Amino acid sequence: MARSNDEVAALFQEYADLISITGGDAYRARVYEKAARSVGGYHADVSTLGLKGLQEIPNVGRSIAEKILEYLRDGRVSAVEELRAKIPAGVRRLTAIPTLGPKKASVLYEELGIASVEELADALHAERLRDLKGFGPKTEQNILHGIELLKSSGGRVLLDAATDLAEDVVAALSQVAGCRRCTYAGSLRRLRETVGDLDILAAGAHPAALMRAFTELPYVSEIVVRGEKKTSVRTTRGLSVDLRVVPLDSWGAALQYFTGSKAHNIRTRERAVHHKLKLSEYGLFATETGEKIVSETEEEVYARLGLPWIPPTLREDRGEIEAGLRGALPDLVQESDIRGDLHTHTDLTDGLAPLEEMVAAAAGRGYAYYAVTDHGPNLYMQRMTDERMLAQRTAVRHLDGAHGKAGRRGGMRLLHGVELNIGPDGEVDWPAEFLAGFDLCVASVHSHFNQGRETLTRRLVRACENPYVNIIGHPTTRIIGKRPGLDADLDAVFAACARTGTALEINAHPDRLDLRDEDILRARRHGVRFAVDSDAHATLHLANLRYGVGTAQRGWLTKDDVINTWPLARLRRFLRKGREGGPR
Ligand code: DGT
Ligand code: CA
Ligand code: CA
Ligand code: ZN
Repeated sequence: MARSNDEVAALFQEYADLISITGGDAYRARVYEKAARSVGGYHADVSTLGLKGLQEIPNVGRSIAEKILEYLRDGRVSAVEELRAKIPAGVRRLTAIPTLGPKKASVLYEELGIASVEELADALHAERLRDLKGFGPKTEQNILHGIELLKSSGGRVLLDAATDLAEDVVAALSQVAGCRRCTYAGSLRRLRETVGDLDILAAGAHPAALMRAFTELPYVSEIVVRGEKKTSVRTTRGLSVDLRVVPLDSWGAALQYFTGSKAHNIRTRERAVHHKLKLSEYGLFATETGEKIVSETEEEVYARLGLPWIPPTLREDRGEIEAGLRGALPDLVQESDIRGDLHTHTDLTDGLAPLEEMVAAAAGRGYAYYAVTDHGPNLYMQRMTDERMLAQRTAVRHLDGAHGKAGRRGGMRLLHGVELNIGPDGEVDWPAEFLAGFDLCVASVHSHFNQGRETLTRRLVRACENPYVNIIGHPTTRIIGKRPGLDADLDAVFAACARTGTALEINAHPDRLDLRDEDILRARRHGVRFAVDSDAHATLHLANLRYGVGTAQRGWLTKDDVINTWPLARLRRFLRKGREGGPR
């Protein structure tokens, strides 16, 4: 595993480059360059250090130390993200190559007009980089290696970016005169955690008009294939998009086919053969006569195969066909089943919005209850103190029931909680007496990611055994595409959760989606309960919950498995865990 120091050093070097490219203060750029070198060469692993320890690294002051902690916690630094967003789209596309920083990327963009990875690969082969200052043979090798890396990662994008683009495309095409149906299929419809490309389907009276409107969308940067039935484009938003225009009377078959997954489709085609039928994107046909049977809706297609309609989030060939045949498909949890969010932040720690705004936004979502869980004092903020926490509790009690209309007091009920830090030995921020005052405690790992497997396992199990810890937050701490999950014996952790009445979080932030679908499937077999939470640090993040619910569905979870679909009284009984006195 790469040392966190190297990741941080690379990030600060990039930040320094971004500052100079965007015309920022040259002095500031140098400060980050120096910090990058110091962190890279420092003897101790930064992920084991707190704010104080970090500031002992030469050239690292408080604000740099805070950025390091932000990176370790979130896998990103908002100041860096802001600058990244400011550079031209062409340069940004080039910096998707892991070995190409923004400085060299902007030289390529400005000197040679190279604005995509493909153009860069062509230029390399044509040896057009040779004459550029600062681009020796070693740089060429590096870039080639980076392009390979990028290709092997498949250039997949996160669920939120894919959803935003798909919704924009579908909205635009739905406006086209004569459009009868338009939707997205593929991995996005299955809510996979990352998406390779978008697959849009449309049906309408004027296919050519749909195709034309598609190629004229403002974010389309290149048309790769232009045809009557299928057009493929690249976009400036990091994703390619396929549009297929299909006849209305084969809509169901097309939607079923292009939703996939491939593995699921292979199984459905086998079912068809079994019934002496042939299934394709054009419909379901009788093998002998070639006569078209049905294909207007997915329901009809599945019904003819002897199956109930299978929700897209289950279509991965993980037993859904067998379960469907037995009539044993799970009744999947839906976003509308969620009664409240149990992991959220305010500006008392690292959130952006004050308590009032977060609560008002949550009430606007129609929640029956809502938990405020700012960070405990052991995280670098240490702006947190007992007094501040208790003052927040008073404010929370004051707002309890004041917003919305779902709760018993006529309004949304508030729970005062905390996100504790699971320390290196599994200990948490406060002693039992203080923890007893919270309505619920989330506990998460935010440091020391690289301990050995046994230590990490023991650490998580010990957190579960704490009678005040109700939910393990983002249990593996992975950041998709950036940080691998903790190397712990997850089955041992899942067993401990089930035994102690500790829920596992399904963190809905699209960078995390932690637990992931496959781990949820395993945990479920241990009898664990789950909490689908936004971990919102701003009002807009509350809406990320949909991605968490999608992930829960991909883990086959029902409403009963998810504690924040339960009525408040049942939830409160669960939250009392094995504490003294037991359930009241
Ligand atoms: P992605 O784009 O990598 O995130 O994943 P998908 O699942 O969206 O895959 P994609 O875009 O290659 O194809 C969309 C769907 O079309 C796929 O889920 C199933 C169907 N499909 C595509 N090619 C084949 C194929 O060769 N055989 C079968 N059975 N289905 C296919
Ligand atoms: Ca796709
Ligand atoms: Ca595709
Ligand atoms: Zn957290």
